[in-house]
Amino acid sequence: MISEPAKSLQPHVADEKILVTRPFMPPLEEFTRGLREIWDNQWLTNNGPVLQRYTRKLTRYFQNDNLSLFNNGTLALQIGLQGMNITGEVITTPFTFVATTHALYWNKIRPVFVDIEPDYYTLDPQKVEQAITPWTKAILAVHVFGYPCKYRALADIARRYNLALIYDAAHAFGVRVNGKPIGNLGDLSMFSFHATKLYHSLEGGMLLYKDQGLKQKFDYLRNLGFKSETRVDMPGTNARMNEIQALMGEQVLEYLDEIISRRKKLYELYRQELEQVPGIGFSPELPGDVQASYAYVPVRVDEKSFGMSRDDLYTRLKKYNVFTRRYFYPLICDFACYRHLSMTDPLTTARRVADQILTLPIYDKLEEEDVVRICEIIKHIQKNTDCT
Ligand code: T4K
Repeated sequence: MISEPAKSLQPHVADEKILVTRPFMPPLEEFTRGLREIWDNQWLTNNGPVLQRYTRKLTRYFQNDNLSLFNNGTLALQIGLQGMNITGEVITTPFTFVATTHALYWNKIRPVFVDIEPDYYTLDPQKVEQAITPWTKAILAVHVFGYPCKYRALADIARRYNLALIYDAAHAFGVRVNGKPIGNLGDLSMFSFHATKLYHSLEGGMLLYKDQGLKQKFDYLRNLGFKSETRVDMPGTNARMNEIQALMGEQVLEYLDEIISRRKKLYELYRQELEQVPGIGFSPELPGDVQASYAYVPVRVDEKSFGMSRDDLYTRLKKYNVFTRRYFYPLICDFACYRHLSMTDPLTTARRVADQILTLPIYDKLEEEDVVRICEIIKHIQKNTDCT
């Protein structure tokens, strides 16, 4: 994808844009065979046979029957909160994709933002405990970048204060904790199967939960609340996963291990190439009980020691056709629609991280030589901070 250097030491601009991610595509012939089945069925959505088969496969993968599929992660989380009757205040992180907070908004829940911890950018349990009020009903934590939250401390707080513990696990498909898929922590976990995720179903979302009684409720809520042809008891929405989404999800699942091991290689190469670069920081190695999925390559750019701000590096990389992303900047509380919320926590760490974070390209088709070249470009930019 990247042409050879000509004669200068200047690293070459990539021939094609290198984007932060590209979706995994199963072999077209396999997908076409699956489409043939859908054509023959003449069944396209509304709990079709492919969705039912796919649900059974995921149930086996997660070893959990309490699993429901949706057309995207945002609506899955929205319905999860609605189905659990969460009201009042929910303590959550400002360092996430805006969908996490929007799901609260659509349930008329007040988000209470507290700070994150500096290593893995997940909710700081101490800050969570300090923010609890008589109106607090739940904690909504995010396994951001697939880094597991401090789940033991959060579970302890939830138990002591009788709060629901909900995880946005949008980034965490494929992550294992103590050998088990991460979705079984807390009362409920939401996964996103969006095309930009390492595991996807074109678009899609999933809930895993403890309370078996929620299953039927989620089935109704994702289908506009219909209990029968003539009965609607709850104001649900249309959050149904269709058959083509289910087919993609089913086929990509077959390649999950391959996708993760490919990403592991690329992630480790980034780390090897960049770890010694002053001002580029990685999160520490994950604890021994965690098996990572390498969903993202987040690094922190320290302006002082790197010699340039994160934003300048981000802009300069584009000139080399390397398109990184600033996930997650700005913080959610700084978006116009949430700026009015009063906050007691100064969010010191979250603000620093949001100003420094840069996620580097990673996807299965990215070549090792691309990673090496991206790292060379970063080193080159650092040595030439005064050039435009
Ligand atoms: N909670 C968290 C923590 C989340 O991160 C998300 C979603 C959600 C909840 C909600 O789940 P969903 O409702 O989305 O299922 C992307 C995704 O759209 C979004 O799903 C994801 N988080 C977020 C982190 O990233 P953008 O605005 O950055 O997407 P976009 O279109 O700029 O794409 C990113 C890169 O991927 C581009 O460089 C192009 C490339 N791309 C994208 C698509 C869609 C492709 O190569 N092919 C494609 O088909 O939000």
